[in-house]
Amino acid sequence: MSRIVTVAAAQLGPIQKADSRESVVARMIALMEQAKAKGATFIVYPELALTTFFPRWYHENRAEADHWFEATMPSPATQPLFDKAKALGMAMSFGYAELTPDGHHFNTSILVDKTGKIVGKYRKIHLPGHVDYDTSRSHQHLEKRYFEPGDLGWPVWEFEGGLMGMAICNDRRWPETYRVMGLQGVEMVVLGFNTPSVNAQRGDEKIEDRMFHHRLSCQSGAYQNATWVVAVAKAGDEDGHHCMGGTLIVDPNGKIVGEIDHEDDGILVHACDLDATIFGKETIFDFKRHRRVEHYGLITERVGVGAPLGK
Ligand code: CDT
Repeated sequence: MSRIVTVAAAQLGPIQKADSRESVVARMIALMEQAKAKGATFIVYPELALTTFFPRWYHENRAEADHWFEATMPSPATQPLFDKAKALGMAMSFGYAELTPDGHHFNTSILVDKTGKIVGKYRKIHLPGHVDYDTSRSHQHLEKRYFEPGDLGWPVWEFEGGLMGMAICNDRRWPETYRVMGLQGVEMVVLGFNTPSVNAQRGDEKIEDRMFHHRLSCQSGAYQNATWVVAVAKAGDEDGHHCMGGTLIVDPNGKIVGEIDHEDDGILVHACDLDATIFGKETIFDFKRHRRVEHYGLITERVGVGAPLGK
């Protein structure tokens, strides 16, 4: 048996502050046309796909960042993307900054079906970085200033013949992200990321180290939950700030089946068999037989470690 979802991981190269939403949407449409030509039925774009990674820019007055947010979706600028997806019969997922009607700010991803209907929404839960300007860092990462933690949990959706989940960037580093979806039987997790190639608090960390942690996180999440993971970068130099690439697809055995080796716009297409998740889910990671929840209480009772040894 096989249940094939042919996925296009659609990496975006850099988006400068001065680039318009319309110009980015045109690039996304060009990638969608390439994906269609290669047989894809589902295209996945990065986190905050429509703009530069604006949380690197500090505004004393938070409201000055509101112009990076979308108050509606589809928005006038993204309507052509929805129209193209519908015309091509292409399902899609992309990230954007969401401003709700009652004034809340989230780092959000959506799932859009082949008819152009939004069928799923996820709001980023693990927000990295800091709230206030931090002079000790080589660059700012102000997600905690501009976004609230997501309030929707990690649902999974019946989508494209399987069970689909979403995560966003830093979420991929946390086992809880995948496990909450794994416990709902997730078969594919799609996520976008903007990862600076420099550690703002550790200048000697190499990009290879950061790529290692990225792969390690996606591969372990896939393997330990017997799910596909599709991780899509926004990469390259944005107004002097460099983000690493590393768009990749991981199979439910934890193996990378393809990876983009450049930092420009580009697609990675793979026919993912959702039935390849079954073996892991019925054997070593058959949760209902093997998990020992009586020993896992601390995971939800405690946020961080207790007093360090010797203190
Ligand atoms: N966008 C995002 O979540 N980036 C983070 C960088 C963390 S450094 C403060 C990541 O985990 O890739």
